[in-house]
Amino acid sequence: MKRMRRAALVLLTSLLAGGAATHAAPLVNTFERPEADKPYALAEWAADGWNAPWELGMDARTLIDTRYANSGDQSLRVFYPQGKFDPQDSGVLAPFALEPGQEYYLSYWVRFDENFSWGTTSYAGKLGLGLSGGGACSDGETCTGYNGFNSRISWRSGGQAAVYYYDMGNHSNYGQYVALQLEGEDIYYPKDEWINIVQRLKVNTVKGGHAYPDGEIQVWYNGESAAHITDLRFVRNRDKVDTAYFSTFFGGATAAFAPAGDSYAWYDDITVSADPADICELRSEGCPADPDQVRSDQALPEQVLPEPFFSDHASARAVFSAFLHKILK
Ligand SMILES: [Ca+2]
Repeated sequence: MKRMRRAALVLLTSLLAGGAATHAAPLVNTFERPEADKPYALAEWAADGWNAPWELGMDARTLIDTRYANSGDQSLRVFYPQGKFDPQDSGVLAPFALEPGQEYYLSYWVRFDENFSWGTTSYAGKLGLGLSGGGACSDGETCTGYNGFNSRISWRSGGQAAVYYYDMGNHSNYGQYVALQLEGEDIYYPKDEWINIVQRLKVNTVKGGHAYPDGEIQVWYNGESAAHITDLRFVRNRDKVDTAYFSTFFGGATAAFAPAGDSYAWYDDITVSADPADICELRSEGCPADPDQVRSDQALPEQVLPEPFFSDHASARAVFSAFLHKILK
């Protein structure tokens, strides 16, 4: 209740100021707060400052787990059942709202189970969280510059690592794969060890109705630059990066892409920020020895509900009135 009252106060201050706060604190999740051995439902994400309007798979296929942890004692286990593909039945989806920004950094740690299957006879899957904006153009859509963009991390045959993005380029109406590489060699994800992925996405400039090709995607693997794609155009309108998209599942459109056996991946220490200084994985000295302590200090309670939840201030006030009524009665 104390947390809710504080959130109400922050939201009220924000509304009186005429909108959401101009600078969002980094979003961080160490998975240390929630109770172990239970699913991490959307309400639990929200209690940790992560807000999404909908999800798939959180109740059925996640667990706050103590088996492995990159920080502290807990991480998030995601389940990919044998024979299942598509986010309805495999992994999780949830578009977590961000304060819209021209450029964002997103970092997470992931650990594949030692028996993780890359697929049955065809191999493609989405991994972890990506960045998107506007209508989040994907799934074979043509990205016109008015229906958004997205960029996610994937695996292919043998666990080959790639970034998979939808921009305004002509990619036969499907996204573009770019293999992650270190020193000219393709990266293959190892199993049974923690690995770190950082993605940066910078939206292109739009001025005077012209979309300039200065958008970028960069990916770091264990702190080393593994892809840097430049000269991109994502938008012709004012869309910004507004979503940290948890999007992980097997597929591909057929059961050939499903895992040959029950598969699990663990996630920990997710950080999203417009400021690279918040991403300790990119510092030359790396993350602090006790990252959990440092990350906990950065986390709640200052997180403000991001703007995309409300189309205008009137609806925001209506929601806020209902919210106040609920917690004060
Ligand atoms: Ca942790």
